[in-house]
Amino acid sequence: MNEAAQLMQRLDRLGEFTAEPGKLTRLFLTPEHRAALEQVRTWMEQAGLATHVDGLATLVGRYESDPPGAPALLVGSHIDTVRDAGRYDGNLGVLAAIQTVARLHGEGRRLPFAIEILAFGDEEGVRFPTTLSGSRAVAGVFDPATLDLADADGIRLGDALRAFGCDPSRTGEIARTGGRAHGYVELHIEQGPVLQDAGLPVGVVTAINGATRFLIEVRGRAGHAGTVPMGLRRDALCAASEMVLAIERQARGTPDLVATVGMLSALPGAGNVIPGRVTFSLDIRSPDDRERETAISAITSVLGEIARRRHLDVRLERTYDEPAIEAHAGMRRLLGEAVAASGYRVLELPSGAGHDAMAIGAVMPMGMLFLRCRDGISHNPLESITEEDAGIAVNVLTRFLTQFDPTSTRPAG
Ligand code: HGY
Ligand code: MN
Ligand code: MN
Repeated sequence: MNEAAQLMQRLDRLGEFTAEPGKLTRLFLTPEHRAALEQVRTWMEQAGLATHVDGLATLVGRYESDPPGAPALLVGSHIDTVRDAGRYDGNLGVLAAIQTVARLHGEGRRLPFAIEILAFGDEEGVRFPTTLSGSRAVAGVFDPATLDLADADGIRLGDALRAFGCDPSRTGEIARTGGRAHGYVELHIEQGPVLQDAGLPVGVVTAINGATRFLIEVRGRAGHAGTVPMGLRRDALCAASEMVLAIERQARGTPDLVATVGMLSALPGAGNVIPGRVTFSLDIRSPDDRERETAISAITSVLGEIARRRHLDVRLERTYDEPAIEAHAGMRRLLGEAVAASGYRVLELPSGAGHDAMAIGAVMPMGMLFLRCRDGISHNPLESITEEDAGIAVNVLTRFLTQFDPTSTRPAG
C-alpha cells in the first residue's frame, strides 16, 4: 500500500475512537482519547520513534538525531476533536508527520537535529473551558491555576490528568525552551475555501488570529410558566437571546472580527418553568488584538445594559485568551521553498482557526502548512481531503524536514 493510502486508512482508523458511535467526538482525557493515543503511539514506534506521554497527556515521539542528543525540530498537531467532528482536523498533522519519519527511518536516514512529533490532546478545548494546555506547557507558559478549571461534570482538569496517569506537577520538564528546540511546524487542513478556490493543494500560513473565550452567566428568577405575567418576569433565556443577537450585531459591524455562541444551557430546563439561569459560551477572534479587545469592551457594556433593563444579573468570565501571532519569516520561507520545489505555486494565507502553533510560536520559530479540504468544511463530519492531496502533504513535509537547516530560521535578507 502506498504512503498516501496508508495515511488515509490510518485517519479512518483513528476516526473510530469516539464517545459517540456513528459520530467522531474525542474529548481531552477521555477513554477514547487514551485509545487513540495508544494507537498513535504504536504507529510512532513502528516508524522508529521513541515515545512517552508527558504531564499534560501529550504523546511525544522522538526520532533521534545523528549525532544523538541534538535539539529537536518539533512537528505536531492534536488528536482531540470537537463534537461530531471531521476526522482530519488535527489528526492529519500528527499522522502525516509519522509518515514522514517512517520514510526517513525506512531509508536508515538520520538528520543533524532530532524530530519530535507532538500529539496534543487539548487543542479544541471542548471538555474544559480553556485549551492549548499541552502546547502551552511545551512553550513553558502553562498556568497551574488552569488545573482547577472543571468540566461540565465538575471534574477538575488536574484530577482528570491524574486519572489519565499523568503528573501535572511536572510541567516544568515539558518546556522545550532554552535551546531544546529549533522551532515548531504544523501541517493542518485549511478549514477554509481559499486553497480550493486557488486550485492549490497546499499553502503557507502567514499568521493565526487571536482568540478570547468567555463563559457568560445570566441570572434572573425561575417561576411558574402559567402564573407569572409577562411584565413581571425576569426571564434569563429571553435576556440571553437578546444578548446573543447583540453580540452578532457587534461582530457583523467590525471588519475581520468573528464572534460565536456555540453552547447555551437554560436552567432549570423544564418546559413549564421560566428559566432563572442561563450560561452560554462566547468565542471572539480577530487578526487584530486591539480590535478584538475593543469589541469585547463594547459587548461587555451592551450585555450589562440588557441585564439592567431586564432587572437581571450578567457575569462574564474570561477563560481563555491567545493573542494573534505571526508565523516566523524564516519558517515561512523554508516552507515556501519546499512547496515550490514540489512543483506548486506558493500561496500564503492567514489562519482564522486557532492551533497549538499559536501557543508555541510565542517562544520559538513557528511555521504552518495548510492542506486543501473540500469546500473548506471543518468541525463537521463532511470534512474531507483527497488521498492525492494527503500524499502531496507528506512529500512537502518530508522535503521541508530534510532541507531544514536550524541556522536558517533567520528571516531572508
Ligand atoms: O477553535 C479553533 O479554532 C480550533 O479548531 N480549536
Ligand atoms: Mn485543529
Ligand atoms: Mn478544530
